[in-house]
Amino acid sequence: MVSNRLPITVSRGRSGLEVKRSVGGLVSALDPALRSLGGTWVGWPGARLQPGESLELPGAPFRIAPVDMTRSEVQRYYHGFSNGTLWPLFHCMPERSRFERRDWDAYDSVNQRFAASAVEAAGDSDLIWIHDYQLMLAPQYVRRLRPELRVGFFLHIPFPPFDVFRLLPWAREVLRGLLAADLIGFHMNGYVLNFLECVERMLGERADSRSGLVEHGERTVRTGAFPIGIDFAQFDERARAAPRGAAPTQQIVLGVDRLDYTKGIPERIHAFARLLETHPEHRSHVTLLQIAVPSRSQVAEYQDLKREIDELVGRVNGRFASATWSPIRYLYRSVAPERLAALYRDADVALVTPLRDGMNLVAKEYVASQVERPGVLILSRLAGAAETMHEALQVNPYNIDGVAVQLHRALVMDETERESRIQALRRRERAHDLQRWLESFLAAAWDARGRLSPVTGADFESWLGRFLEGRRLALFLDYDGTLTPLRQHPKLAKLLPEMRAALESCLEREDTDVTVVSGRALEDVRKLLPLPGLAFAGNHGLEISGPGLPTFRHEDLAHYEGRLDGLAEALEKLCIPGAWVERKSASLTLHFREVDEAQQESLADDARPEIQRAGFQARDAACALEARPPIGWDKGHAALHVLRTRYGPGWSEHVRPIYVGDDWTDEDAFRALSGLGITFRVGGADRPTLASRTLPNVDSVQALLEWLAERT
Ligand code: ADQ
Repeated sequence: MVSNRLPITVSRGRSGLEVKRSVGGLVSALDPALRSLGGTWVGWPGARLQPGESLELPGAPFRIAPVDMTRSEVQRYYHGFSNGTLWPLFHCMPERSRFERRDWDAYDSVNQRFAASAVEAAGDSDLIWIHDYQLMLAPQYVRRLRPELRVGFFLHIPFPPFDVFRLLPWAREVLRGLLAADLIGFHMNGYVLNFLECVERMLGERADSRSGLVEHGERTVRTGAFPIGIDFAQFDERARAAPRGAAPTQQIVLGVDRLDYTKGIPERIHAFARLLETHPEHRSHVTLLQIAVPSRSQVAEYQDLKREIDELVGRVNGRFASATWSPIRYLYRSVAPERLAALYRDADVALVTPLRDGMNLVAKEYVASQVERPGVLILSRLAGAAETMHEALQVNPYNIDGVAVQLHRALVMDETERESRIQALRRRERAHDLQRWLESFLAAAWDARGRLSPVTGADFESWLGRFLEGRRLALFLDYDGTLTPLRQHPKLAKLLPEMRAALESCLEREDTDVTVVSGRALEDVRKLLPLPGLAFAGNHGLEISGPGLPTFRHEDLAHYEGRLDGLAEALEKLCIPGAWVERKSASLTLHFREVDEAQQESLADDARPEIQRAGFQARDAACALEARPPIGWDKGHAALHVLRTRYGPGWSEHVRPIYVGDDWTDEDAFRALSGLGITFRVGGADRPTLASRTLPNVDSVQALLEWLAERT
């Protein structure tokens, strides 16, 4: 289990390490979970440990693996990016979010450290279960370190709609970080749909909202809704056992929250004041008991909120209090579980009105504690819990009048109705408790090998149908890795008959022109694809020729061709077994796919200075290093050159370009054509891409060509 916080928080006092129980929804849920499962809990203890100090939780059947953080990391990763950027953004309060590069960098490196600790603690067949918004990049780092491990991720807060999520400058990186998991769980289906929409629109990956499956490179990732529950039996028992005081003289309206602006505490106090205004008969008979546990108190916004609530409580009390009655009792502290149980049990109304909440456990804890006179739950519609807790009185927390109306209704509700509502709520929470949540998530995580069915014509129709309607298609295709699978040696990369047939059918169409854009020499690709009507851009676009195109050779090409012999000789001297040099007309490639993996990097490191010395540019490619003339001309320039030469400067009016490629060098074309056409990146999800969409493999490229050939 990996989460930012451990179930205990330590601080360094005068007498050494002081250990306290952590408070909050995540710990409330995970502590009992890990007690029933055993394992290791990886997390940040809240203070730095000295060498030799270790953390143990007496009697707990799990180990603790503390992750260390410097003060500046706590500031940037935790207060900064997690709580200053992601928390407000994911709760749909973007105006409160700060976007700072340095916070993001710290978030990235701390996530890497959590992943390393998790991997160190995990056995070969363990599941690593990562929790919450502070650790959304950790799945990716775990996957890089131990690709074979099963990884689950659960988000405890809402996943925002696309329109809000896209405001995050690192939105794509976050999605890719999460998609390294096998299973990604959310509280509600609405959050799953938001996530899938973001994956589709921002990564161009195929996501199926019915099955919740996402095609992420060659892997299929499962997503789903796993609404969290509470340890119902424990709350029920505690409520029965909790101490009883004198008979109440007041009706109690209870609020219990971490002190957080998402919880809507000021709005709640306003609503309570509105009740006293509009229904004076409740004065002297009702008390709002608001308990707020201090949270993130070093952050300025939380300090401001505390001040705002202090003042508001003072104002309302000043306005309505009498000699014997104060309308609001406000406790700013954490409360022990036994005391909380008594407060829940005895409250007439629970007023749970967050402005936005992933789930909200307080609503569930209140219901489980109703073991005597049934009380009434008032619940914000903007809490995830509202999706299932239909029998609560649901409110819009921003609508102060509306909340006051429901408060009045709750306070005067007769026992039969209260009883009916609470019984229905209790039944559901008892059945959907924490154990059930755990079991359903774990079962899905172990079983996460679902597969999305292969891409079909209907997919291409929805992505490309309107785009191509009535226009000429200029299709650009890379060769290696796109039309043929990558092979150990370029000579082995032969076109399969089905792919050849699909390509020929495209070429037969009157309204379609096809150009193959390759890093190979032009003559080399032409020999591999001797198809009439096909145009070629070889040498990463430095040479272009084909029907309807005047032959193009970049003017600096001859100069670099002359220097190539010397460079080829120098690189051949460096070659170790498995490495070899491929000569093209003005560039060359040092291949090392067959070199022992441990030696690949040092070979590339030795080759780079040689390439630069000869006046060429060194570029990384798939298991290869390319030496290219520093001409500032790439596959992107080549594609635009073909479009302009073939169709004239106003080409975009009647021609639609589609570009398909798998290589790093195709990224230049994806960039050049962004907004002008639709681009596809083929292959694994191992690196980010600028392409508009992704296709998992060469088979799906064939499906694309077949659809393009048949389209009406
Ligand atoms: P939180 O935002 O922390 O959790 P919530 O689900 O309400 O919100 O959990 C709060 C927990 O803290 C409860 O277990 C409650 O009993 C406890 N608590 C609150 N005030 C307390 C006090 N004064 N003294 C003692 N205990 C107190 C996040 C998400 C939620 C999601 C949970 C679990 O924001 O939406 O429900 O994780 O996934």
